[in-house]
Parts: sequence; C-alpha cells; structure tokens
Amino acid sequence: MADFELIIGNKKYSSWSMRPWIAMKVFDIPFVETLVRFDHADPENHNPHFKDVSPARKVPTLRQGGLKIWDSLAILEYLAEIYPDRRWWPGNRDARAHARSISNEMHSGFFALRDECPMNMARKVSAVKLSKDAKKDVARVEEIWRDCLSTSGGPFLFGKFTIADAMFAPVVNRFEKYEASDCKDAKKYMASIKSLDAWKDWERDGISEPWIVEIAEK
Ligand SMILES: N[C@@H](CCC(=O)N[C@@H](CS)C(=O)NCC(=O)O)C(=O)O
Repeated sequence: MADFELIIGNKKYSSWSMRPWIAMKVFDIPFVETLVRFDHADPENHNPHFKDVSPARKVPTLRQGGLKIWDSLAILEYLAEIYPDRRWWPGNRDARAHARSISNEMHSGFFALRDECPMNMARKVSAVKLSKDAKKDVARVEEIWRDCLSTSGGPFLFGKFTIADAMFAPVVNRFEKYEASDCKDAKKYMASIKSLDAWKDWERDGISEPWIVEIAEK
C-alpha cells in the first residue's frame, strides 16, 4: 500500500509534523509529502491554508484516498494497524503500555518547554533562561528517558526505534538548540536520534528553508 500523502508544516518549525514523518521514514513506508507553509497573518483563525487540510486546521494530516487522519498520534496508530509486521510499539505488553503512557504524556503535556523552546532546526545554539515550569518539563523528560534507557539498554527508548522515539524526537532539537539539558544519558540518547538518516534528512531540509516564522524565533 503506497498511496499515502503526508501533509506537513515547515520542517524548520513543525514539531508535530516531524513525528509521523520521521517514523514513516524509519519504518520505510512510502508516501508523498506535501508541505503547506505556516502563515500567521490571522492567528485568531489559524492558518488559512490549513482550512482544507484538516478539520482541526492543523498539520500533520495523513491522506489515503478519501480518508483523512489528523493528529500525529492518530496517524501513527493508524499506520501501526496498516503495517502490523513492523515493530511500531515494543513487543512486550508491559513495555508497550509504558511506551503508550509516555507517548501520550508527551502528546498532552510539556507546554512550558514547547512554548519557551520552540523547535527550530536552524536556530543557533544558545541557552535561554527557562521558567520554573519549563525546568520541570526538562527534568521530567530526562527522567522518562533515563528510566526507559536503563531498562532497555538503548540505543532507543525501548531498544529499537518505536513510536515513543518519534514522539520525543523534537525534544532532541529543543534540548540541543537551547542548551536545556546537561544530562549525560539525555545527550547519549540525543546522539542516537541524530544518527538516524531520517533525522538528518529532515534537519537538512529544515535548515535550507528560507521562510522565517517570527513567533517561533526565540
Ligand atoms: N495535537 C496535534 C497538534 C498539531 C499542531 O498543533 N500542529 C501545529 C504545527 S506543529 C499547527 O498546525 N499549527 C497551526 C495553527 O495552530 O494554526 C497533533 O498531534 O498533530
């Protein structure tokens, strides 16, 4: 089955788009990519160009024929159903429950970290002063990663790459570009993510984009 279209935002900034994109590359799922640029001219009404993309007016969206699936985690769960032969989640049930817990924790939280350190593939590395809440987010991510890696032995959270790694991949950029973490285990995990061809391709494309979105430049 190869009739997928993944609609994404700017690779420089769109952390939610990166999640299914990177997983689809790692799991070798063929797809056509359509980039719809961010446009913040009318922030009240979302990006006018996203109107036809998804009912939520957000990216990413996966299209397959007449079917539209929006939201990063819904896309990943759908792909896991379509390609059950790939190891999208850990094989062990307890580990799978753990992977789903942390993926959903990422999906529904870490607002301070996201707000204060927006993903930006082209940002010059330099530290910013983080709020108390953002520091708590950083500490919690470090704890999640340490916990998973000490059990699995790495190099990814559950040994091999899974959806959980895709969900945390944008944090690797945030930690790096804003010098947000000094944790040795985190740095080791970040190096594993950054060694993926899929990461390198996304990063290269993001860096070469000419468009600047002011509100994401911090
Ligand atoms: N929960 C959604 C979040 C999607 C989201 O917020 N996407 C951002 C881009 S990274 C977006 O489309 N923002 C446009 C807007 O809010 O106008 C997901 O997991 O896909």
